[in-house]
Amino acid sequence: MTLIIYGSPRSRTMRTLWAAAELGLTYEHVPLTWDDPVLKTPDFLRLNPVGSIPTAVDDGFALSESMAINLYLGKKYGSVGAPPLYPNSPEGEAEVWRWSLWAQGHLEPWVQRDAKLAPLRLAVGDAAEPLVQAALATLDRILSARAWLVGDHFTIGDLNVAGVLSPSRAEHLALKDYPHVGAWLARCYDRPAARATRAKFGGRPDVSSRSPRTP
Ligand SMILES: N[C@@H](CCC(=O)N[C@@H](CS)C(=O)NCC(=O)O)C(=O)O
Repeated sequence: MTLIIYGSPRSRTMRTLWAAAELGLTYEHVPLTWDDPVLKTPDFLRLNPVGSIPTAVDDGFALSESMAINLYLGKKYGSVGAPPLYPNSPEGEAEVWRWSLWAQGHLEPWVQRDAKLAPLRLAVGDAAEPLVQAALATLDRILSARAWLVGDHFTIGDLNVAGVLSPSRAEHLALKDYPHVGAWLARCYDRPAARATRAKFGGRPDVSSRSPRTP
């Protein structure tokens, strides 16, 4: 198995690096930043038509979109083991999709801190605030009754939603008003794979690959 993960750890790529660590995968890491011109070259666009990070190539299969990459890696490499990171039943699998899609559709747009989207954030201003609060309140209500989002253990669904609520984003949110979300996030980020990934990449300056290898 040969896995290449493209993307700076200071981006949505962190959630894929975390997933790879949870799954015990070895990979080559190419830390392209979001504004690296390589992302828009024909060679890279053949891997990812959008020209964004993260992008992954697994045994020659190229995939983009952080949630899709994590679900793919989880299903391919994480449906065995006890407990499995990726649920075995269609129902468990669907719940993992549900939470991942919800987080990307209904939470990420309002909590993102992308430099590229700063004008959008400014334009939206306070109008996004009720949407953030509604999403956090939903999550808090769910997590008041259960430790994890799907089943009775940590799954790729928790990872995907916790990835959207990364520490650098969460510090801008009033999580004290949502204690169950706060406690669940602490459980997620306290996992050995999360700690190891953040220790490996977290404190590093953002290494932009200005003369990167081509994909
Ligand atoms: N929905 C995508 C968003 C990817 C995305 O926007 N990534 C940013 C960096 S975190 C990026 O590459 N921006 C550059 C661009 O879109 O041109 C995902 O979850 O992977």
